[in-house]
Amino acid sequence: MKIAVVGAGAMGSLFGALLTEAGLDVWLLDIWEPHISTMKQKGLSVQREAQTRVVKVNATTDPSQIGMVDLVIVFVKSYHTASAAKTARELAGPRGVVLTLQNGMGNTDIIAQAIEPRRIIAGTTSHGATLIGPGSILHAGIGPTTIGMWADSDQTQANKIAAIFNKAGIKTEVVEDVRSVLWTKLLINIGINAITALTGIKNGQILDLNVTKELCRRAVEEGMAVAEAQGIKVRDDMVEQVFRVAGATASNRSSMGQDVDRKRQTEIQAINGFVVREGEKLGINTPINHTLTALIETLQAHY
Ligand code: KPL
Repeated sequence: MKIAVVGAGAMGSLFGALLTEAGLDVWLLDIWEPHISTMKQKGLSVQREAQTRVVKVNATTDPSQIGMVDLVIVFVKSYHTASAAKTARELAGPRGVVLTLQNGMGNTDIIAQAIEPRRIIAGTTSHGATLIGPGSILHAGIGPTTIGMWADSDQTQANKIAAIFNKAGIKTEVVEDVRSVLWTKLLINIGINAITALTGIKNGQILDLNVTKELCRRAVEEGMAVAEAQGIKVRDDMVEQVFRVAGATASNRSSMGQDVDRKRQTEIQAINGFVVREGEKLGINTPINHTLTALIETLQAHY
């Protein structure tokens, strides 16, 4: 199977490395020239628990070098999804499938404007990765990956991808109701990302003070109200689940925290901002998420 990973940030590079090590024909595509040229010259350096290995990956800034692939994995930041979807359409040709494992909501609908929805697989992953610098990542945490067809009840294609991922050591499960999986991940990001990004703390430090936990709880509960109004089934212990993830990823700096640290645009509009917009459509007030969104927007506009 030939695979292209569009967006070779920390997570895209990690998946590219794991799939390459499993013997698949994988290409990493990104616009960040220093990262691509370092990987081309020296390979990708992957740090995991005090050990570093170098993976010889195919990397390019030019999609025409890749040719047609069977699977495109979209890993760009959510605000680049529209242009990544056009690239994915070219790479996938008439038969390839497109998998998005991006953070935030709305990515799949954007991809569906470029590719037939029945060729789209959506999902989430709990692997944690940090980009250390050009050609170098830290594999900070291992967790499950969950995928499902976006608009097809026949899960054959998703099962095929899951089998390949599992062989590559990426523990993957296929589910029928991928929308509630995306919402669960969204609610986790709603509770953790903006708070850690604004305060400079690591994920686990959300649990240190009652006042921070309470802020996290209220942000998540607003999101749950919107999900429920949309008919999405979310687990009753969602807030406790967010606390568990904060504990399990205690030493991680959230992806939004990493974006703010590097003075990069964040995915706030696809996370807390998404809940604010959806809440407005449904007449549900989301003051905590509104405030978190406004603060992040202000911060990133004044880097
Ligand atoms: O998905 C994440 C992120 O940082 O975007 C969590 C689960 C919060 C891990 O850091």
